[in-house]
This record gives sequence, structure tokens and C-alpha cells, in this order.
Amino acid sequence: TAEKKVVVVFVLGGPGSGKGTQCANIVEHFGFTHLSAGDLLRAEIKSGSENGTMIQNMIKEGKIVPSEVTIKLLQQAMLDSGNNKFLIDGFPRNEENRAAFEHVTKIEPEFVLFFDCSEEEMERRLLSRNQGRVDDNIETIRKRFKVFVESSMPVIEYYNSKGKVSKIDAGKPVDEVFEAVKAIFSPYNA
Ligand code: UP5
Ligand code: MG
Repeated sequence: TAEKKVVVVFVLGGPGSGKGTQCANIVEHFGFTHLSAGDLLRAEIKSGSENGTMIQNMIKEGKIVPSEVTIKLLQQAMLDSGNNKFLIDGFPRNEENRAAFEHVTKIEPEFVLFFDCSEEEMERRLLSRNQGRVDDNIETIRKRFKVFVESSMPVIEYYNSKGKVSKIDAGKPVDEVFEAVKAIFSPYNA
């Protein structure tokens, strides 16, 4: 039998825009596998891998981990899942990430889900999250915002120029945001 086509949706948006929260909802309703690049990197730190210290230091500074590290983790997780539909959350974060992923995997995203939210609201959410993340302090949050604007927004603009971006107003309550998300995912009904 022919292999099923791999469907990848990149889920992008600033720190605290609600990527992880909404991906959990999408998984439940549409049968995608959620791969958070940040979660995979944090698991790599915990596993005691040789890259762990480097990754930890970069996350603490809000910097983007070299793409070969992240792409390897994403590829392994895709294989392990046994699924063919993926939400890739928080990746690609810069042009180099994007080009390397396309080159290595030969996968082009079906579309990009972009959660648009004000920094004021994102800051409020991150400071009240209380999950012990090393990057949820005001100093690192400011660095994450700067990296998002300077390095990650150009990736969203790139896909927007190809007509591939679905932008969502992510400043609203969780259930209202999910209503907008559902409308976009309805063609992918599990
Ligand atoms: N919340 C969510 N939605 C809400 C809503 N609509 N109204 C009110 N509250 C809402 O949400 C954040 C908080 O807000 C939660 O408490 C939630 O309940 C509430 P969440 O869904 O977690 O938002 P998310 O966008 O996932 O925020 P996150 O902090 O995970 O985003 P980042 O992009 O900053 O984090 P990520 O884990 O992707 O990356 C962390 C670091 O890893 C990066 O800074 C970087 O150093 C490194 N990294 C790489 O180097 N390369 C990668 O490819 C990925 C990460
Ligand atoms: Mg997240």
C-alpha cells in the first residue's frame, strides 16, 4: 500500500500566545500529533544528553538552538508517533530553521497557523503561568519577544507571501480562540 501523505502544520506565534494550549485542543478534535519543539528540547535537557547544558543556556537567554539539534528531535518524534498528521509548535523560529527543515525532510507545511497576540497580554500570561520554566522571568521574556520580532516574524512573513498563513486573534479567551481554530481545521476532520 502507498504511504500516506505527511501533513505538517506549523503553529507559530509569540511566547505565551497560546500555541501549546490550542494544540492540545486540536489533537483532541482532529487527530493530529502535537510536537512542541520547546517541549522536545526541555525533555532533551532532562534526559541528561550531551547537548543538555547548551540547550538549557540558550533557553535561559531566549536564543534559538541550532537547527540540527531541533530537527533531529522533531524527525525522531515524527517517526515514533506512527501518525502522518503533525502540529509542529514553535518551529521554525528563524529563516535558517525553515530552510534546514525543508532541505533535510523535504516537507513543506500544509499551512501555518499564526497566533497573533499583543506583547502586553503575552507578558501577563507568562508571568502568571507558574510552571517553573527557566525562561518565564521578565528579563528572559523581553529577550524572547525581541527574538520573536526580529527572527521569527520574518518566517511568518515568508509563508504569508506564499498565501499559507491563517492568522488568528489569540488575545481572546481560550474557547473563543478555539472556535476560530476549529473553522480552519474542519477540512482535516479525523
Ligand atoms: N493561556 C493560553 N491561552 C490563553 C488565552 N486565550 N487566554 C488567557 N490565557 C491563556 O500559554 C501560555 C499561558 O497562557 C498558559 O498559562 C496558558 O494557560 C495561558 P501556552 O499555551 O503555553 O502558550 P505558548 O504559545 O505555547 O507559550 P510558550 O511559552 O510555550 O511559547 P514559546 O514560544 O516562548 O516557548 P517554546 O517552548 O516554544 O520555546 C522556548 C524556548 O526554547 C525558546 O525561547 C528557545 O530558546 C527554545 N527553542 C528553540 O531554540 N528552537 C525551537 O525550535 C523551539 C524552542
Ligand atoms: Mg508552548
